[in-house]
Formats: sequence, structure tokens, C-alpha cells
Amino acid sequence: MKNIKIGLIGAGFMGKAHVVGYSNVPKLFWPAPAVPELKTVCDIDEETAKDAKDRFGFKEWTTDWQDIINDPEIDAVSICTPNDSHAKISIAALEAGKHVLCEKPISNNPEDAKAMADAAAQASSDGIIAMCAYQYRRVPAVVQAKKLIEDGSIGDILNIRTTYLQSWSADPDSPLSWRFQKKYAGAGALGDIGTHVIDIAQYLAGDIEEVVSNVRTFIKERPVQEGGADLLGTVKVDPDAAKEPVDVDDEASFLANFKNGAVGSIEATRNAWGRNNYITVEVHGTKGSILFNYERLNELQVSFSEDPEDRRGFKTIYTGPAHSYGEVTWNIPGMNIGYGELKTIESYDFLKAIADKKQPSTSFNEAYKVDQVCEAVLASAESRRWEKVK
Ligand code: SOE
Repeated sequence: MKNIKIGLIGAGFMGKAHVVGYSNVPKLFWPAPAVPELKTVCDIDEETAKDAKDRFGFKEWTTDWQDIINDPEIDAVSICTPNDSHAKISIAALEAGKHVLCEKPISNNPEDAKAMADAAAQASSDGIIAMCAYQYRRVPAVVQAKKLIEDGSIGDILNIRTTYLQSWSADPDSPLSWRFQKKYAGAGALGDIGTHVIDIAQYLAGDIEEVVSNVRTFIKERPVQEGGADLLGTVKVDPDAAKEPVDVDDEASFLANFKNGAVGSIEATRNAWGRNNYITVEVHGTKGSILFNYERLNELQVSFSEDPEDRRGFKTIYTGPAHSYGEVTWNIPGMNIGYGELKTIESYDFLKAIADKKQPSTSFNEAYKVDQVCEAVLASAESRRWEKVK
């Protein structure tokens, strides 16, 4: 079994999630496709980098991401930095012959996303893997939904609606991190969380052809915080701190027409008090319906038209060993997985793709297509018309 030496760039909340993922692969999936070795962690903040080395068990730390690219021992790089740096780091890593797992959205603009997809296509001819971390399509219940769609259980898809609702920035005193600044993030709720449910919608129902949207920024300025750390609303800054403008959306919703004829709606907001990581997917087909809610991620609701009329309605499938990634979902349905296991599934798929030399989803090209949908959503908000996805 091969050891894969990992370099992690960005040691905040998402860096921790990648470490949890890698570290648990051999514990949950055995035999593992490869055993990850945590070689070097990088963070622009020296204290964070040093702390991450000790806490997560890396051998080395650095504050310069180029050290990871230039280290011939490192096989694979996890990129957990703000969106504006994904392109330069990913492309440099791929050109240096390293496998890349890059956080979403793939970039803060479609031009860089295209350059990344091109670099990934080029590198794949040498067996180099590039994957964008849209993990929610890997939830076993979502994979089961895909199976029910593909085997015809719910017939032809007529309608798909997805939502991603959060509340962590609904408080106007939640500080102005990079997520509220276009130059770093590209877009707001649309790019940060809308992209996850665009990815799921395209995974289940195929490519989106055109959109008409409504995009808003309700909270137009926020207090400036010290340092660049992304606090995700957990720490409030002094209410008297200076405020600066928010130049991205905090609410985006749109109607979509899919290439296969289905219609849909997609909604993302970070202003929804009471909603935390509220990802929902509802699919209506000619023979049945499917419903998923991430806050009950071990369950899939299904309803079939062929059930006798007096028993028709949603029933709950509890995911477990009978479903995808059953090795990781413990022995008994209802024992349940959470965010850590989901990141482990993602790391497993990345390591397996490296071992098998087979490109995984979400590929950089698929992730670029998600960015193209966002571009059309923002264009439609300007033009107030239907816009084609390029
Ligand atoms: C913040 O909205 C965030 O951390 C997103 O950036 C992640 O992609 C999402 O999965 C959880 O929330």
C-alpha cells in the first residue's frame, strides 16, 4: 500500500476538516487505497501554522505555500485558502506534478476557473488528479437519490428544487471577513453555499441551460475585524469598530431550465435565522419524488406513484451498510455519520482516485461549470432577464 505525503495550505476551519478526513481514511476504510502522511502545513499566520503542526501531527510547518509546491517529497496538496488564491496555488501544484484537492468554489472568477480546468486536463494525461471539494454530493443519501434517479425509480425528472440556508451572518455585527469581499470571494452566499446546491442539482438532474435570478445584499456594511481569520460569525467584533462595505450578495435565488427539459429552483442565503446548515433537495419525477435535508443527513425520503393509493406518501430510508460508503457508515443504520465522516469519504475518494489514476468528481471542469452557472445568475440579476449558461 502506497503512502501519500500531504501538504495542507490554509489551516483554519476547512484545513481542520481536511485533516480529520485524511486521518480517518485508514481507520474507516480498510484496506485503504493509500495511507495519507501529513508532511507539511502552511498558513500565512505563523502561530496558526505552528499550532496546526503540533495539533494535527504534521512533520513541518511553513508560512509560504511555495515551500509545499517545491518540496519533491509531497505527493498531494489540499488547498483550503480564500477563493482568490485557488487558481495560482492549484495551477502551480499541478504543474509541479502534485495531485490537488481544492476547496470550493473552484475560483472567484470564471476565467481563473477555466485556466484551472485546462491545467487539470493537461496534468491528467500524466495521471495527476484534481478534485474540487463539493462534498455534499457524496452524502450516502444523496448518492442513493442519484441511484433512484438513474435506475428509473422516480421516472423522468420534472422538477428539482435545492436550497442552502444558513444564519451565521444574519447578525449585522458578524464581521467583514474575506467572505464578504468580492476581490477575495468572487460572490457571497451564491459562491459560498449556492455553489454546493448547484453542484448537487447538476449531479442529479444534469447541466443547467439558462437561469433567471433575484440577487440581493441586505446587510450592506459590516464591522472590520482584526486579522484575516474567517470566524464564521462565532466571534463578534466591537460594535463600535469601523465599518466597511459588503460588495457581494447575501441572498441569491433563481429559476433554472435544465438541458434535459427539467425545471428547477435554487436558493441560497446566510440570513436565515434558525437555519444552520440547511441543505435541502427535492426532486419530482413522473413516477415518484425524493426529498433530502442535510440536517437529517442519514435519511432519504422517497414517495412512489405505484404505491397503493391508501399507502401513498413519503417513507424514510435510513442509510447504512446497504448504501454507498457503507464501510464508513458504521454497522447499523441509525448509528449515523456526520460532517467528519463526510470529509473522510471525500478524502477516501481523492486517495482512491490517485491510486486508481482515475479522475474523480467533482472534477475541475465540473466545478468550472458551477462557476459558469453563478456567472449567468449574476448576469441575470443585472439584466433582469433569462440568461444562458455559457
Ligand atoms: C460557510 O458558509 C461554510 O463554511 C461554507 O464555506 C462551506 O462550504 C459550507 O459547507 C459550510 O459553511
